[in-house]
Amino acid sequence: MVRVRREVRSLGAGWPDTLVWYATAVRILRTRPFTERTSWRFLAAMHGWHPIVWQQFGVIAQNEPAPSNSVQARFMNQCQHQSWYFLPWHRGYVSAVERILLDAVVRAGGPPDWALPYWNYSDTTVAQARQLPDAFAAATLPDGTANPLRVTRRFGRGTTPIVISANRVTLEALEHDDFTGGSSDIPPGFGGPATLFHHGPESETTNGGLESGPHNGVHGAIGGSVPGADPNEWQNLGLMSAPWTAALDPIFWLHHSNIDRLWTTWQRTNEFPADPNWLAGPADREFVMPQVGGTEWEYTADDVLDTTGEPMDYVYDDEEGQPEAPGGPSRRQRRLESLEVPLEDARGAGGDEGADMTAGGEPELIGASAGSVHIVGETNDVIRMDEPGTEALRRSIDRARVPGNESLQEPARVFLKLEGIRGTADAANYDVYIDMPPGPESSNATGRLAGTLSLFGVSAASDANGPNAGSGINQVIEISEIVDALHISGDQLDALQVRFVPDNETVAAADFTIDRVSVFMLET
Ligand SMILES: [Cu+2]
Repeated sequence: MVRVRREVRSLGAGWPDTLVWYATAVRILRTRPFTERTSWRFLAAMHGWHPIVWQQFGVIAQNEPAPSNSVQARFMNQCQHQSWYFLPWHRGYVSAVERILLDAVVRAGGPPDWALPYWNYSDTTVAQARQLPDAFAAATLPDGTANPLRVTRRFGRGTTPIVISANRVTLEALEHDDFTGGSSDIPPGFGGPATLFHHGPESETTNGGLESGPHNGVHGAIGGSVPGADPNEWQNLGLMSAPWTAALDPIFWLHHSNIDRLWTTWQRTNEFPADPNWLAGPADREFVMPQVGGTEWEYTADDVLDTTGEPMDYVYDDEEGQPEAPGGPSRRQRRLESLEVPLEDARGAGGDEGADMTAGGEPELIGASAGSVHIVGETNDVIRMDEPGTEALRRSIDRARVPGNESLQEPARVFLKLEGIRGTADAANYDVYIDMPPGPESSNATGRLAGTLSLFGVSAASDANGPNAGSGINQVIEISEIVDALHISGDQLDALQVRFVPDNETVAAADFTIDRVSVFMLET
């Protein structure tokens, strides 16, 4: 029997049966001891855990028995981030936990076709799609007992109800053609860079496309940090704000169900990576989950490509009748259409076809910040652009603007790369703008919004004693359309101003550094 994961709001307002059963199962799993593999806390620890943080937050008692070292080494701290395993690992993880929840639902008298719902916060056709569903904030269940779906360490943007900023839930990630990141992670790819088992950013450290957004930003937008308190102190973070506590919040599972659904959406119109290292990987440590009855489930990326059939056995309610990814014309189509305007000055354009082409597929560094950038509150950084590089970029854009350009060659793509992001304010979300005119309410602001910088996971990635020796996280944001618009408006592109704008007053006190802010060009 294939079970159907449905959108949480489509189940009805208040307490639809599916959420009552979810709450019932969460309560049952919470009563199990930490050492039991089907307990809420053991399952959350497979994503990540930190004994000091968990004790401080009251998740475990100081002398409470923990699983043995060998069990910890096999099962715990598995979550894959900044990696092409981000999506397959989380798919297996969410599915394994869903089946353990299902077992609790059925034992409590619930339906055998129960499935985790998903939360589609990106749906612009539904009112309040970005608001945390009511059942997760309610004090009690319909029977008057305490609501296990509500957690106190969920601070969002400091207001109630929690509403995610629209900038965090854009679906531009679905426009990535490639699953795997390119050279220097330009482009970052839909799924992320090729890595081995990658719990901490041991080597490559760049967020993949879907991980950048909506995934990372939604974590901080829900978890947040205590309003008015120091967002750089881990004691103030919400559960969803950091990987070592995120899976303790019941909303985590609806968020990741949605991220998984977006992968199935992408799969419909794009190809899987055929790379055997991805399909059969990782080679250095297994992905393994406990199952009902005490067995273990080991899986590879290849094992989770098809979600129907044993053991996962689920589909999404939107899987039929939606062959196209949502969002209208592709980025490439939009660019070519926006560029089809007569050149006022056609000097040189068209006459030197291919003259400045770089070798196919290799990104070229064409600008960088003078040094590391310290960010606290709204911060500007100026990127000096390299003259030969920007000349090649201007010509590339002009070539595509020649009227009647039959080949419709896309101009070079341009990427902003934020390297070595380090700090401790995991909940912080920033909007990143390019050459935004003065004033936050500027009418041009929307067109100059490059994307989101989210610090989800930054504490662990900045830990000098951690597996990554504190190298931080990288974020790559495509800025092709902004650069097109700047060039068309007469900007010489000799400098770009990057503006970082905090999501709210609490995260405005986040204090972090970026080793280098740079611009890369990629001829297509
Ligand atoms: Cu996550």
